[in-house]
Amino acid sequence: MKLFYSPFHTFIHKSLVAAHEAGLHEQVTLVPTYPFFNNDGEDVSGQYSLAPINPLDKVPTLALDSGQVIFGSQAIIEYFDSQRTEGEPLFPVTGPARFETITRLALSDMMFELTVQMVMEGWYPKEEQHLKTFTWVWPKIERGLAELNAQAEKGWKHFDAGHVGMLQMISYTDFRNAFYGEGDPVHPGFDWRAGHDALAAWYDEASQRPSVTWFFNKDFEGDKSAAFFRTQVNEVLAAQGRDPV
Ligand SMILES: N[C@@H](CCC(=O)N[C@@H](CS)C(=O)NCC(=O)O)C(=O)O
Repeated sequence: MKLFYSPFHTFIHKSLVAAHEAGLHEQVTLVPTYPFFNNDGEDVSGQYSLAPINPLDKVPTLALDSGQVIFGSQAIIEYFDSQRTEGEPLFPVTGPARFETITRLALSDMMFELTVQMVMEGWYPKEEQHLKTFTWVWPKIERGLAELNAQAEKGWKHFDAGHVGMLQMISYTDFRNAFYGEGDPVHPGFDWRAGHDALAAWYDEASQRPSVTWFFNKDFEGDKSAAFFRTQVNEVLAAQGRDPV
């Protein structure tokens, strides 16, 4: 199977964590995919289009050897969890614990996507940015962090899919702060750790899991070229009985 993803090393990818937690990471061919900028900051928009296999043209996208394509990171991590060869399930099977997990995953994912929205708003020249984007997003992020900190104070019994989402969201918050934080019109230099000691302690411990350390803060060593990407997309199309692009 092939996982199309953007290999920024300062980012904890949910799909990679879930693949490793399920014991499947060695069966996954990683295909670097850059929707906007590559690792050198060059604009490579359009050179890595997933549109032929994913109408949303978004990473992450998982393609099975059968040609079936699974996208939406929530669907991808649920797929990995369903195929697990080791460890505890990331999705509790039923009951309140299942819905607590899925809800925490939804909270973290939306906080992540709202942070992406602020990053993209920040790409416009200052005078073209909408202040409202930031003033609308920030209270949600602040309440979300407070909620997750309160949950962390009580503690959790198991590591689950909600935690995978939290790792991604928090690492992206750090990433954004490092690159764009000072330009934020509402919270320049925002420090998510301040006032969230329990959450910070949880993050520091959880980010030591082998499912995180196998890729986090390491440069991707394989082929990152657009040619390799296109070959991989064409293999998916061939498995689907479709013409190459
Ligand atoms: N809900 C999606 C969101 C994924 C997402 O936002 N991906 C961004 C990466 S920053 C992307 O591929 N953007 C490219 C685009 O929208 O054209 C998921 O969780 O998989």
